[in-house]
Amino acid sequence: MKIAIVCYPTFGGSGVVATELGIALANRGHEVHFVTYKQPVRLELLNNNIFFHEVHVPEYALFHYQPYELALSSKLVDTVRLYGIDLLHVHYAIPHAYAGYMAKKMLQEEGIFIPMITTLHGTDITLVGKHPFYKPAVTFSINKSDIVTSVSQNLKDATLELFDIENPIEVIPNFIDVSNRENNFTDCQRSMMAKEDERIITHISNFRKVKRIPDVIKIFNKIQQEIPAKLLMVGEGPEKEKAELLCEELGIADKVVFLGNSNQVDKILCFSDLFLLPSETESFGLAALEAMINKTPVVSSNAGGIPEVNIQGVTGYLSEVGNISEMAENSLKILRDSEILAQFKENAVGNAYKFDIKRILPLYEAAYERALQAR
Ligand code: GMT
Repeated sequence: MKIAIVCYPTFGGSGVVATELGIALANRGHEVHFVTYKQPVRLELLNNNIFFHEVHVPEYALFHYQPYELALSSKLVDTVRLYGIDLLHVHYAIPHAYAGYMAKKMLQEEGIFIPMITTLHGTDITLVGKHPFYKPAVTFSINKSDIVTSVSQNLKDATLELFDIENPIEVIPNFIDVSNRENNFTDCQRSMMAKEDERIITHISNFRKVKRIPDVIKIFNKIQQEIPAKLLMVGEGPEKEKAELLCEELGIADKVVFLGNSNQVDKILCFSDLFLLPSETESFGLAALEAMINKTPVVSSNAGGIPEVNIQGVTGYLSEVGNISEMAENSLKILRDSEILAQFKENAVGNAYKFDIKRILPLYEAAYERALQAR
């Protein structure tokens, strides 16, 4: 198949899911065309089956907001015409499903019928999409998609609750490539980051409000009062400066390392003992899954789809959003005893195997087949 993937080219989240999916599809022999405003962060272009088409939005002084949707739908039309694309797969409804639908309608005018699959990722529904300013357009573009998928059962339920959806929504969970994982551990440079007796706790995100960054710091503060520990903060975003100040205020700045954005999360997670994810809401929590495949248990909130990934008392622990004391106690339950920690690490990696890309990829391929047949 020739598939055009529309996504955000960012670190983490939906951009990573779309990129890893595209790479896996290309390795299966499909021709994959990424259409977005920048080369996706994890995209390896040295593959005969992978193409990247950059969407340019020329600045024009009249526009207070530059019309990205217009440029994207035009680029999609050109890409479909030029490369004979069979279907569009758009990740994150806003504004991708809207632009995809416009492209589809333009192509229909010239007798080209192209199905569109929309994958809902989370904030496109729970935070941004439900806002009254966007809701009618988001509802419309979901209903106009030929196939709609969501990355967790919880996100599907939230979508049906918040919008008037006429289409069935298929749950296709996020995934991870479990192959060649042991190599990562042979080259694991723990001593670079912490002393022998220190536990390493990690948080990775885009440092937005929804991630509850102050909770991460406060949980860590309680942990380090009990046992020697280091906190690695990976990512960039609007809450980062406040987090740095909070560390100063609490007198723990020397124990917290802000690493910025990283393309090497596996290298960081391989020496991590615990991953913290106290988010306000989280449709899936891909970062938690990435932690688990790297043998890192997770202490998280029980928000959104996280319980579909992190299993209470097995791969880690879950608490009500904002229950910092319980999250700290649970962290200590895992970290204090090396044997218990080893057990949680094994459980975490075992659970991550359920999300092996080899199991998930056929679900997307089947959805594509259905969309093509219904054309
Ligand atoms: O919040 C993020 O980390 C980014 C955001 C995105 O859209 O890129 O992530 C959402 O999609 C991810 C991939 O499907 C999910 O794993 C995240 O849970 C989800 N974020 C939220 O729901 C807040």
